[in-house]
Amino acid sequence: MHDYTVSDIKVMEGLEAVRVRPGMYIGSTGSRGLHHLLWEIVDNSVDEAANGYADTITVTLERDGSVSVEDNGRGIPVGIHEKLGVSGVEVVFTQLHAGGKFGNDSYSYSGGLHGVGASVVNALSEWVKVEVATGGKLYAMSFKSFEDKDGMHSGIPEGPLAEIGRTRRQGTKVTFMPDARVFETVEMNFEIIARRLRELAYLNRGVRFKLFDLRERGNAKEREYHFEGGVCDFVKYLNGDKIPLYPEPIYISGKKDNIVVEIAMQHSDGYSENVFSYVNNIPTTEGGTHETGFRAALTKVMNDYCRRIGLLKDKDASLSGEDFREGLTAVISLKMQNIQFEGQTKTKLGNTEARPAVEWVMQDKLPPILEDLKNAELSAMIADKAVKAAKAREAARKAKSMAREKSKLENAPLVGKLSSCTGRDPKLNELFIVEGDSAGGSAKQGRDRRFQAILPLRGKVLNVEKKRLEQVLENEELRSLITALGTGIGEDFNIDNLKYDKVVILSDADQDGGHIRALLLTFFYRYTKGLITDGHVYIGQPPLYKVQKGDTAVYCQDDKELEKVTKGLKGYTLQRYKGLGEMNPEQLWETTMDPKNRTMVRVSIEDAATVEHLVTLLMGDKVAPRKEYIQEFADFNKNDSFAGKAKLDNQ
Ligand code: TSJ
Repeated sequence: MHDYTVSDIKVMEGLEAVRVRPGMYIGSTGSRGLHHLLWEIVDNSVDEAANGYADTITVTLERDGSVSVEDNGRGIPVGIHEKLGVSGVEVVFTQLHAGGKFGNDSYSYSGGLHGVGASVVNALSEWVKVEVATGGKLYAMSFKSFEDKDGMHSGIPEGPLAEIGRTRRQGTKVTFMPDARVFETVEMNFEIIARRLRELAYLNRGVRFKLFDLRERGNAKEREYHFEGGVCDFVKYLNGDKIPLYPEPIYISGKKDNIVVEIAMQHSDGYSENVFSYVNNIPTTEGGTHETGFRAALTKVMNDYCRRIGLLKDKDASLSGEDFREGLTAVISLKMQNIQFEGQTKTKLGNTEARPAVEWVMQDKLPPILEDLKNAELSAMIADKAVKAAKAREAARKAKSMAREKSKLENAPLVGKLSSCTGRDPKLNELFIVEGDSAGGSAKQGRDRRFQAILPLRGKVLNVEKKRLEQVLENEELRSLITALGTGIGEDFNIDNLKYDKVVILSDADQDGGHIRALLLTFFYRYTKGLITDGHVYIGQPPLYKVQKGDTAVYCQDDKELEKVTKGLKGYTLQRYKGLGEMNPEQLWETTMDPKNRTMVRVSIEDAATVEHLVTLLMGDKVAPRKEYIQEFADFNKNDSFAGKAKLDNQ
């Protein structure tokens, strides 16, 4: 029998490296890194399901703050590893990079951003418990991290894998307690987890994902995601309340050179293009070779089709790709080996072989669908929409050049509402976009006019998702904004002309405020993306509460802070701000605008897929389930879901 002493601790030294530099393995020790632990574990179960051995994956946020993941797959191998002389379970949790990659014919398709696995989770957890049910037997093993006179010891087995009973079930259950000595926060976010599990459910047709939150006594939460339609259901969901041009998404799947390609697409009466791509279940926010292949093939196949049906004559020029993508929602999902990521945020697929694979599958599968007599209407709709789009584009081009001549956008009356600042150095200047005239007035009086400009917004911002460029340019609120920014929009966007270093959205902490924020971010996202990617967009954080006792006042951002501040405090008065309008100019300056005291959240597109999802999802104003997303925008300060890692900038 194995006794776990000095020699083992030697073996474990690899895991200590993870403790020393957690960021290298999971990106950060903030909320993002914390959730990363969970994804590393879930990935293993998803792999098992993708290989056809499991169909249910359950994530539970346990009462004690630990998290468990359970699947009904084959179970992590319990046999003794030939070379290492310990159980497969022990290898998986103690060998860096061992991952779940056992057996030689089963390879891992999924894999988190860093592809590290269970051993990293073990290293960064206070303890881990593993249960494996296989061959009628139940096995268990646990690991612990502790500190003694020799220093830190991470992920040390408390004993070898032990047979603890009999069972008729099969599968793996892993429970881990994230180590509070490592993470800035050890509180997982239910909505972040739910959203990712839903995404995984769409991307892995037929697999059932369950989520339980048992942390609050008497307030258990539960979600279940399971889509027999897979990516087609995903596209339908994304198209939500838009009006589809044809009822069922077009579904294309195939395999070329060991690359599995799955695509669902559907046009709606909208104008924007929403292509969501994934590789091995990882969102490729910056696109890459697979998206290029998709776009190229769609353009070619559709132009060929238009010629075949005589919509385009020999003499006619081909339609452009963007015409076929107007109002298109598509999900592209690839499964392949040796993925390479590029780009600013390493979310762009770089593998050159992905492009021809997607092109081949599209060119093989799309034409027969278009030609199918059952689909005559669908094909005609797409072709017809593209022709209209081409005409509209031409008209817009003319209108735009006319507008440019008259320099419509540069004209003064449009900036009438803007209270500009006196300073002329864009690098120091800030633009506050303020919801409502009264708050706008307070901001105007309270600001430091040397470097802070105020743009009050009246009422709702135009929902740009549903509009063509001409309509955006006709909207007065947006025109003043565009003029104030100085960058131009769309193809004309040029960050060098930005007149402000910080563009701050200041809206109420309620649902309406959340909605306005979302609409503004949608606008920025669609027309001035560089503003977000370069980190110029911020969300101002006005306080929710003012606690006053005698002459001293303390402002609190949220309930948590309020609790801290008022704990043990007696004889104070509490004011809850319902909106910015309730604050006087001095208070607004002091709490929200003064760089010395204020808190602002920078909007970064580290996770732009989430942004796109939310932005797209938000487009329905009246659909009930979408309320929750609007609320999430309202809660911008409390979770980092929207901005990915929404950094808290205290400046
Ligand atoms: F790795 C882990 F601990 F993070 C983990 C692995 C956590 C959870 C919740 C599940 C799993 C897991 C692993 N579920 N299913 C598996 N399957 C295997 O590891 C497995 C089983 C059998 C064979 C085989 O070739 O017979 C191969 C593999 C990879």
